[in-house]
Amino acid sequence: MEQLTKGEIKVNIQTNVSKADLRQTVEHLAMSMPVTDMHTHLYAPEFGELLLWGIDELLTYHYLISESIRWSEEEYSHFWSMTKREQADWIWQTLFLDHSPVSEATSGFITILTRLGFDVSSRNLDDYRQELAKRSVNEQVDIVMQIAGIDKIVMTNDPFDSIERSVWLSGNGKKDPRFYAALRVDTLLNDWPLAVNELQNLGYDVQMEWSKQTIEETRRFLSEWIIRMDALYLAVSMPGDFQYPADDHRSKMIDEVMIPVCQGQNIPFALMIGVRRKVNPLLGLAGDMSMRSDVSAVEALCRRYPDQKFLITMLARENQHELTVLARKFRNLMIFGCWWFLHIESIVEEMTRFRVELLGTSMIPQHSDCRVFEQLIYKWEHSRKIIAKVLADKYEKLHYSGWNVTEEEIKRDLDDMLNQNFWRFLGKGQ
Ligand code: FIX
Ligand code: ZN
Repeated sequence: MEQLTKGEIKVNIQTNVSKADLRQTVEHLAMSMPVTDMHTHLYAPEFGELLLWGIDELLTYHYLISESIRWSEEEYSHFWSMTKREQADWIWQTLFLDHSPVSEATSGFITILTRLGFDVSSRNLDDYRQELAKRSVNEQVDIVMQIAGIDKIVMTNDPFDSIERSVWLSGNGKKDPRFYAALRVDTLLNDWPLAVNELQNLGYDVQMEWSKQTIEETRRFLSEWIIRMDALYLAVSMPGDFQYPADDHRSKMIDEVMIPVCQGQNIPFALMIGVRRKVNPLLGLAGDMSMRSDVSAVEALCRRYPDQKFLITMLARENQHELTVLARKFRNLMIFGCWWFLHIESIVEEMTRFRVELLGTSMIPQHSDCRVFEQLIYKWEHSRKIIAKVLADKYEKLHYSGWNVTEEEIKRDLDDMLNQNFWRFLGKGQ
């Protein structure tokens, strides 16, 4: 790196990015740098039918189901009585042909088709289907990860799911080094009677009553599965009325099982807070809603357990600013992603902007929450553009003050946001 010495001040002349190139450089790097997607519902190919991909899965994504059924006057049961292909055809007709695909999820499908090289002007769904039918799942996984620029994917893994469990027990769960596990603990926290049943079936000696034996056995279950999966963190989705501390099952489970296990295994605990499940049960997965939450529950956790790391995202827009301020107070709190209904361009921009203004680059701006493999393409392309725009605005402002960022510094900042903040928080900095 060439340097000029002007008195005492060393000026790096080689990699300073001129104002004219700044925006372009930031955009180019943001669009192309490899990403760690730290929360998805995707699976490695070894998980067989659990890995969803292709046109029909994309069109029957639950985001598109709720958007399309708004246009229908049929009974909800009519939609569910159709085959997947019929549902996909109907959603295509309703959201793409009868109306314009301007929503985030519909425009995302168009982004996917375009990046896969399809002629979207033909509007011929069967052509797209036929093209994809020529590919194997392994080929498609490679192609999509390459187009989306994703090199590490964290799955959502539930040992109570019998299909998934058998993959882990057969030793195939850890074969693909691009995929990492996160152990989901929703049932333990949110449906204890069901969890007791599942744990007993798996041979753990637990009872409904909260006893020393039950605590020890639940800890044993979690520790064994963390090790089996090599899980990077424990994760749960919580309803908006989650309170902590409280005189309830969740607080006992957190204090006496989750935290001791996380500390024993040296992994973070991820809480995704603010879901109201099944506000319209007739919509299935598409029937969940968002709900304002109490940020002070996170505050209490971070204060009580300063040595425990918490990965936190919240679903209500109203909670975002307060949560970001809280992250300034606790270094054991890492905020992540624009979750679910917040994963729309206007809100991603708003959240990314004030997160950068309050925290600099010390947060994880996005995760994809993909359920269908090709969604990686649109979810990341749309978000990368926004991250680039927000950062470029900030660098430009610095430039006017005479502080010129170098290309290496831009790369470092983006790498922190897209990769390193996550891995370092885990104590696995790369
Ligand atoms: O709880 C979660 O991890 C949520 O992300 C999902 O349950 C939700 O259905 C989803 O797909 C959101 O994007
Ligand atoms: Zn999720």
